Amino acid sequence: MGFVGKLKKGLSKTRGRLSEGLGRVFLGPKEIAENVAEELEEVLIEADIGVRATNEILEMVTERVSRKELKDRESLIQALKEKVREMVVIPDSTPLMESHEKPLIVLIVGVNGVGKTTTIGKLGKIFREQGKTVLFSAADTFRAAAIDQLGIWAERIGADLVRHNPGADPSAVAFDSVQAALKRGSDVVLIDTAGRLHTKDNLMAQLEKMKRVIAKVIPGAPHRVLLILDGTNGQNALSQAREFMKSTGVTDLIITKLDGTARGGVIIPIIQEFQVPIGFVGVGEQEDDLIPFDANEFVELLFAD
Ligand SMILES: Nc1nc2c(ncn2[C@@H]2O[C@H](COP(=O)(O)OP(=O)(O)O)[C@@H](O)[C@H]2O)c(=O)[nH]1
Ligand SMILES: [Mg+2]
Repeated sequence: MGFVGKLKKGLSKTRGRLSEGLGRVFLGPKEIAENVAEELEEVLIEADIGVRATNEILEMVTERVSRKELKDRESLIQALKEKVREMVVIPDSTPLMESHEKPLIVLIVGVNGVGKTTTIGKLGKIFREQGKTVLFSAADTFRAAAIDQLGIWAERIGADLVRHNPGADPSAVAFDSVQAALKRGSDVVLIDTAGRLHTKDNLMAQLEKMKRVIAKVIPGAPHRVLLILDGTNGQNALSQAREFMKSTGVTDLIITKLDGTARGGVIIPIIQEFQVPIGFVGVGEQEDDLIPFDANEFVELLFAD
C-alpha cells in the first residue's frame, strides 16, 4: 500500500466520525439552513478540532452563509476544506529527510507511551533506505526495557547503538553518542529520551541539559527536536505539546496511533496553535507504518466520502 492508501486507512475512524456528523447536519432540507453553524459546532468539537479552530471555522461559515455563498452540502464541504487547508499548511519548512547536516543530530521527546522508541525505529529505517548510516542513542535510561527495546530496533534496521547501564545520566549517553557518530562518520543520530520523571519540571530540565551537552560537542546541535504526540489523546495531546514547546525548542511534530482513533482532527488545532510542521504520522505498529505527512492530502482524505 502506498502512502496515500495508508494515510487514508489511518484516518478512516476520524473520517467516519466527521462524515457521520456532517450527515446529521444534512439530514433535513437539501438547502443549508441559517443555523448550520450551530449544528456544525457539535460535529467539529466531536471530531477533536478544538474550540479555537472550531470557532474560526464557524465564523467563516456564518459569514459565507449570510453572503449566500454556501448553498448546499457540496459548497459547504468545499469551504471547510479550503479553511482547514489554510490552517494546516505551513510554508517554508525543511522536511526532516532533506536536512543536510552531517551528522544530523535529532532529539526525540514526548511523554511516556506515546511511541517515541517505536517512531525512532521506523524513522531509522527510512534513513537506512536512503542509504544513510544511523546511530541510535539509548538516552532513556529510566528502565532497562527501554534500552533493550531500542536495541532490538537497532538490530532490525541495521543501526548502531550507544547505550549505558539503566539509571545512567541521559546527558552522558547523548554526549557519547554524538562523539561516536563523529568518530564513525555516521549520518544521523536519533536520541531516545525518557518521557517520565518525578516531576514535569525535572523532565524539562533534563532535556535542556541534554541539549546543552550535545551543543558542546557540535555547536548548533541538536539540529531537530521531534515532539511525539499520541493521536488517541485528542485534546490532551495539545496540553502536552504546550509543556514541551515552552522549553525544548520543538522543530517537528509526529502524531502517532492515528490508526486507532477517531480523534485525528486534533491535527488541525495542533498545527494551528504551534505553527510547527508535522513531519510524519504513525498509522500502525509495524516498521513501515510511519508515513510523511502531506497537509493537502490530509485535508482531502479527512473530508473524502
Ligand atoms: N497502533 C499504533 N501503535 C503504535 C504506534 N506507534 C507506537 N505504537 C505503540 O505504542 C506503544 C508505546 O510505544 P513506545 O515506542 O514504547 O512509546 P515510548 O514510551 O514513547 O517510547 C507500543 O506498543 C507501540 O507499538 C502507531 O502509530 N500506531
Ligand atoms: Mg520508549
